[in-house]
Amino acid sequence: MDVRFVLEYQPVAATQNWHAECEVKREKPIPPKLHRRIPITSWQKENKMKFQFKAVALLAAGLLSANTAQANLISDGSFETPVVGSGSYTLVATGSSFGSGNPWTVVGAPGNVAPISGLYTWGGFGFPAQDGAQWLDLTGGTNTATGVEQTVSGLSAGTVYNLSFWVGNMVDPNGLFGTTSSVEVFVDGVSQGTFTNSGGAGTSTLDWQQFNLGFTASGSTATIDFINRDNQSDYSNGLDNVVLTAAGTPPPNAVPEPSTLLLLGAGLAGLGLWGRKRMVRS
Ligand SMILES: [Ca+2]
Ligand SMILES: [Ca+2]
Repeated sequence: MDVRFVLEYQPVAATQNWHAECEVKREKPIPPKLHRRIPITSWQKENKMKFQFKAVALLAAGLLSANTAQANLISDGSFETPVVGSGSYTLVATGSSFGSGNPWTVVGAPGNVAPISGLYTWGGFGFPAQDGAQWLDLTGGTNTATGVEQTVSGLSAGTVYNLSFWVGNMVDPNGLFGTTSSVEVFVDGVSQGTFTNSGGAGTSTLDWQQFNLGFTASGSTATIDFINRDNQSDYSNGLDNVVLTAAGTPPPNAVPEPSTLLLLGAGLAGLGLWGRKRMVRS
């Protein structure tokens, strides 16, 4: 015999318990004696309001997290413009600017830096970008203490910001590319430290390492510098994927989507249940 069960919601009087509308019954035939109510625990009654509030809070948190995850205050932190030829690079001299939106300016010792294709190879060594198709070689063609600067606006004085960036290193003890890559970072002219990547031994591919630092904004703008600190016999010092965000937002490369979506999903699911219960009651 084909006996099917259906879960059914029916309107109930306002004075009735909000759980009580949910009934399970046989679809056909419908012997009244088989109707039964699902027992409701006192815990569920007490936590009804808590659950509704939590659903709204989760939804708000999910939306907030999704928005702030994208707020990189640096313009073209991935050095994707100007677009250089595939496998090639271009040199930009001290005092000149490049990039899209709010451009980078080449600063420091007279010399140059090189926006470079991730497909560039030399002598059997490969130089893939950490992010996108290009990166920036701070040694350029001069290997001087030259670098790039960008002044970011829209900051809030007293707020802590997180600066994330990746340094690329090639280990080539007997060749042109040295063994380490060091970048000194300045915020408003004050050194925040020198960050060194020594990784990549045993490979002929550029090794990328992420660094993070925090600083408190002193006003609505901040001038950020990245300066080459490799010696002049070292022909490679990579910089890519520079991200500046207000502290407390997810790390730029942590792929926050799954947890964010989970949170958002939980909030939506909660709201859906809440809305359905409200609709049934009215
Ligand atoms: Ca890039
Ligand atoms: Ca180097």
